[in-house]
Amino acid sequence: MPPYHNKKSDAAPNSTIAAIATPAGEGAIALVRISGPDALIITARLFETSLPVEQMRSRHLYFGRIMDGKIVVDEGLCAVFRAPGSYTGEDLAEISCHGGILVSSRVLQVALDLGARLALPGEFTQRAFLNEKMDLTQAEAVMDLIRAQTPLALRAAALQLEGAIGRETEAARAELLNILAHIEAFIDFPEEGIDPDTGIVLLKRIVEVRKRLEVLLATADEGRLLRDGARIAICGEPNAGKSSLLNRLLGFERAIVSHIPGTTRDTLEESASLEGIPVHFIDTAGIRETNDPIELEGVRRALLAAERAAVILHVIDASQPLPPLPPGLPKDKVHRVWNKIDLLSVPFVAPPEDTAISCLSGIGIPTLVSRILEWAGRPSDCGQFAAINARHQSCLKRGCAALERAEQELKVGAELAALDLRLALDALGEIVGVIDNEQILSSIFSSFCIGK
Ligand SMILES: Nc1nc2c(ncn2[C@@H]2O[C@H](COP(=O)(O)OP(=O)(O)OP(=O)(O)O)[C@@H](O)[C@H]2O)c(=O)[nH]1
Ligand SMILES: [Mg+2]
Repeated sequence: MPPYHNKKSDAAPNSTIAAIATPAGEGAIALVRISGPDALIITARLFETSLPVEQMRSRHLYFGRIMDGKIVVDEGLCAVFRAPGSYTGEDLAEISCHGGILVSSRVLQVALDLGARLALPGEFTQRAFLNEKMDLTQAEAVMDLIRAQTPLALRAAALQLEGAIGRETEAARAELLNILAHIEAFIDFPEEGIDPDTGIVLLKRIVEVRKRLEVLLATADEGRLLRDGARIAICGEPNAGKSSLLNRLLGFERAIVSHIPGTTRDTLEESASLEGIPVHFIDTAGIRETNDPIELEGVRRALLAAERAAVILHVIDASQPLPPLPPGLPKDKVHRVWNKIDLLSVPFVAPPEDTAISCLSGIGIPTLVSRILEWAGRPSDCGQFAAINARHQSCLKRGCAALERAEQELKVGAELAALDLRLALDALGEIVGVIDNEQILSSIFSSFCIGK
């Protein structure tokens, strides 16, 4: 992106911001977004059309000329969205121009010259959140949606954007608030104490909320898998068929394959979608004793890749005597894969926990794929619900721990239980963003792309 000259340097939350919302590079169309109190005034000076901008209907497209003073920059389309009926909840204009890098940057520069300031990453969505157009989980889902690498990840993000996690959290919060109100009533009249029957009912209700939160918590692993994918290292002796397996799993010839042992010298990484789950395969150099410094470095990298992987496939040439487990491979993550079974004259019977394949014929590959997903932790109903992220997970854990304490405390008295219920409420509030915490907000939105 060219270095824009920013007239407005104040980062005031209510200033007018502008950015190119489409990716950098050449394309048919680029979109420049302007949002804030002066968005329509700036647009009126920037965009010349048959109808003055102030008379344009919201959410309608108008054709016109994009002007830099008296100079025509481009022809394009403009839509205005008046507050609060816009993505950000503020006055907002979207100007589509031609998708050349220079054209879109020039349009943006004119908007900046007219008084807008360059938007920070995620600032449009941050404003949408601050103006209560969406809760924090939905704002996060916008970025998940943009970054989704597979259809399943996309589906989970779409469910989150639609509000699934926020609704569940809000329902739990509403119930906890109601329970808290009951308990606080007892604090106000301490001489009466909580009568045993009411105590049991309240306890049951707290336990139920905690169980609901635990159901949400259980989606954390799926969330991690869908967002980040699983790292699968392919390791073993030279010539076992590791690179052939990588190519088979990817469906194209990514790695060099040859009959010469030691073909792969460096680690080689490639991502794929296995039944909708993002996976990152790492092909590695064959592990063997060597004095060759380059090969030694290859082996070191192979072991490092194995250490960082969630799953290690130990590829073994089934036509050769069984080699020992290469030293340095973390045993607990290793799964044996017997390759080249097409070379055997008698049918190969692998131990049940091992997998037998032939990269040449493709035999055993579908079984291996479903096992890889199982080892990577794919739950059976993957993609059926919005999965929580690491931030939600830590808030939920805090919430559950506070509720567990409240359950114990309720048996003794109301005050401590009320205190922990409030802590649980705060933790849940953080998930949807009802609790103001600038640090959390800036760390979330700074990971966004500019223009979103
Ligand atoms: N018959 C048969 N040959 C195979 C099979 N898989 C791989 N090969 C052959 O085995 C040789 C080694 O394959 P690679 O995939 O390069 O083995 P590698 O483990 O990556 O080897 P290095 O990179 O040297 O460590 C090549 O000649 C492949 O064509 C198989 O399933 N059956
Ligand atoms: Mg290789």
